[in-house]
Amino acid sequence: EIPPIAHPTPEDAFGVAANIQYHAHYSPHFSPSKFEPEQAFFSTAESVRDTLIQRWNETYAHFHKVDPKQTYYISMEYLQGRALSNAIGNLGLTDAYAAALYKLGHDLETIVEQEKDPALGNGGLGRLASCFLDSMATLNLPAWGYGLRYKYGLFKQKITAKGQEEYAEDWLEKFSPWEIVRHDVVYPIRFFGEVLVESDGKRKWVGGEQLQALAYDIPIPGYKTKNTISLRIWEARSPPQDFDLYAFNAGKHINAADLQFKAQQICAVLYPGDETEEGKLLRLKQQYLLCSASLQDILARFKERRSKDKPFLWAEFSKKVSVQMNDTHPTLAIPELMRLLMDEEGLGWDEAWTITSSTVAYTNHTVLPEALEKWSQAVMAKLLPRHFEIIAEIDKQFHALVGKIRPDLEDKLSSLSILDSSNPDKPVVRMANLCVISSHTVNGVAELHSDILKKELFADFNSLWPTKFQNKTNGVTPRRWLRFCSPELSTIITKWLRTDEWVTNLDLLTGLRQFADDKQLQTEWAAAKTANKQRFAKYLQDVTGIEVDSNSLFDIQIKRIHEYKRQLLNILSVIYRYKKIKELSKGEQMKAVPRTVMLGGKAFATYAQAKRIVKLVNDVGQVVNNDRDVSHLLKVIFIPNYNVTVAELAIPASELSQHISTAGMEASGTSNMKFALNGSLIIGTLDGANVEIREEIGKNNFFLFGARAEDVPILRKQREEGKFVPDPRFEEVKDFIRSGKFGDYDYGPLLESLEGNTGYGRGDYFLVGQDFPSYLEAQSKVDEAYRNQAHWIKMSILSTAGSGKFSSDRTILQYAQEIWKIQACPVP
Ligand code: 26Q
Repeated sequence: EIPPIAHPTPEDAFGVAANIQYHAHYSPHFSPSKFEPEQAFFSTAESVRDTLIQRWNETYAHFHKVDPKQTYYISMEYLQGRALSNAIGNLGLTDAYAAALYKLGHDLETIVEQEKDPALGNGGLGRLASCFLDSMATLNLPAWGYGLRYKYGLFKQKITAKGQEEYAEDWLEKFSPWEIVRHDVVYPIRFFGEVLVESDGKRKWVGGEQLQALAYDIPIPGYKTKNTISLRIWEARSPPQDFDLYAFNAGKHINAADLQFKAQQICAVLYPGDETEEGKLLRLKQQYLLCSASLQDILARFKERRSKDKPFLWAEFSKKVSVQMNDTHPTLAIPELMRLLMDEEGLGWDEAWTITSSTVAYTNHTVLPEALEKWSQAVMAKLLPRHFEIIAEIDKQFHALVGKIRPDLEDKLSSLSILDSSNPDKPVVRMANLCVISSHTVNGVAELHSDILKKELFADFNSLWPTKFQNKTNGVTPRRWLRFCSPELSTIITKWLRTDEWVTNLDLLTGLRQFADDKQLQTEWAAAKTANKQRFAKYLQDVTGIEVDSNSLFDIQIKRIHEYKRQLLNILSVIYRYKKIKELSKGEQMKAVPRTVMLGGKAFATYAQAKRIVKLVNDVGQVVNNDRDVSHLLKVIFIPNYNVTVAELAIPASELSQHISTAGMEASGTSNMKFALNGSLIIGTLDGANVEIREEIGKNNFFLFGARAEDVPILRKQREEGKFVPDPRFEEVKDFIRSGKFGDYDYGPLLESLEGNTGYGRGDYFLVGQDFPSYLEAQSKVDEAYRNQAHWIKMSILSTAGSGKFSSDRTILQYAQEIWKIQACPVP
């Protein structure tokens, strides 16, 4: 062992500048004669990385010494966003870095913008995982994140005359200064092959293809703490050449480069699916690679810690290890842990099952039945023969258990079982049922969602194991989503609360309530919002060429494009607004509230209906923005390539945000929390976390509309029976689109989806027509409220003041206490 040499964290601008210069000279990635923004970014990031590595080594050395119970968060997705400003913010070195870069002839803002936004996730679920890592580090929890190192993240979206086009996003094009390759952390991974039964009855998985998983670590600094944890992402590679290559290829000569290429294909791309994506073999390979590598790593660490002076006891495993599965995507962690314990460590079934089922926990993020993950039994049995055996045995034992303790549930077994062979053409494995049966805890992500899990989706499981089901309402990190993305508002909050403790104790924001009527605070608040609006307006002008009036109401809906999220409802009401403005007299126009409606989000490339929505928004924008009678009162902008970086600009600038999903369909939503935290009022349905946000910030500060979740099935049925009478305004808007006003693109299929149960559509499954009138009424109330600016600002302050509950620190503390049973382990 080489003793570490102290690498003092540079504390002032001189130290920082020297450190940046050091990297520019001695770890150059470009010609050393240049020090342009891009070079400056890499040198700056490397300088920050020095400090992070130092802290990170100290953190894990400390964890090793204390040997506390640890949590492993396993997720197929992380949406980290840019790291530089977050890291220096957490280190408390923002001013020092700004001054140092200034000395070196640059400004921090430009340097920060050089960084690519790594999009190793699709949307809410991936961003949640990243907020959780931030909170785990900040709360000093002994924890790791595990994920995959996709070469290509979520596609880049470009908008052309045809609508959305997708382009590859190569976040590693140059290299990432944040990842550290760990050549000492490599595990074997097997696919295909067969299961041999040895003379003693032991089963062994042999043959097939062998690969390796190689670890890369990304440091995750906590805010104002030394603790720095790790996001460990795996890359697939072919084993080195001395391996038994030629034997397992049965004489077929495949050259090493081909094998390497094949292995690298596994982690080449993130699956851009959202909610519903057909099971593909490559996706299953990705899932298994993540689970197998992570569990081998977890077991190795458990054994390493135990073997010091105390011998390890498998019975203690679940007192030292907790595994959280982010949705069903890492379900294979269950049979993989069983396999490792039985086949590699020699434990018996019962012992392995006790350990596994007291170690893993499952978070559900969707109730849409079509979105529940299912894998073909044939595909699973071929790729992972040993795991398929184990899954079948878990299912068998579950059936036996029900027969023994709940015979009344036996007729429900066909829906509760893991293996579903009801369709003889396509027997499947139900991943959610495997998770529920094997986990000690199952949680939903908002109160309403968890209730639906207990009462509907998993009702019978809940009657079998009532204590298994919990709620953990989502949260967002206040560092990235307020402190760093809106320094203007943060300064005001700190000034009025006389402390910046709110950054780690977000409930303190309630202290703003007493000042909500204060004219001075209102003036400062409005000024900060205006500055944020101007900053975003400038960005929009740069990327779309459209000029935006910073005095208009900024109305934003940003999220993945999905029918259940109802961007269509939004744009239909915009069309109605456009039509009505055109009908106004000049005098009446004077009284109208100018609005800029902004929508952004990516549509899954093969989701035709979602892509039509993107096209419609853009077409409406073309007409409205170029109509001189209207464009001073209404602009419609499609924000291209929505990602974390864009969100950090848009959310602080927002005054109204839309969270308008069909009730019961959005598990939680997390951008709703970010908007509320930034003082943006919400127009929304009683869905997901909206319900709790409205409770916290007060009914009067929330523009509510739409059907309730419990009424949705009844309304759908009435519709099917032809009992729905559409509002004339709804018909008027559809006719207006049909008239060709927005171009000659074929909007037929989109409009038909809003019609009854005949024809192309699906009988307006998402209840756009049903909710249209109440939505328009809520929008009128928004206009009315905006006319009284003092009152609007007061509501905005109350929105921020009531957002304390939605810190991911609160969420993670609940996971730590109620699911993981882990405690803080701060580095001294
Ligand atoms: C599944 C199989 C194959 C390929 C892809 C997928 C896949 C990928 C991503 C399925 C689902 C997702 C993402 C789901 C997601 O983001 N869900 C959201 O999770 C948020 C965090 O809990 C919630 O706030 C949102 O309500 C929920 O929609």
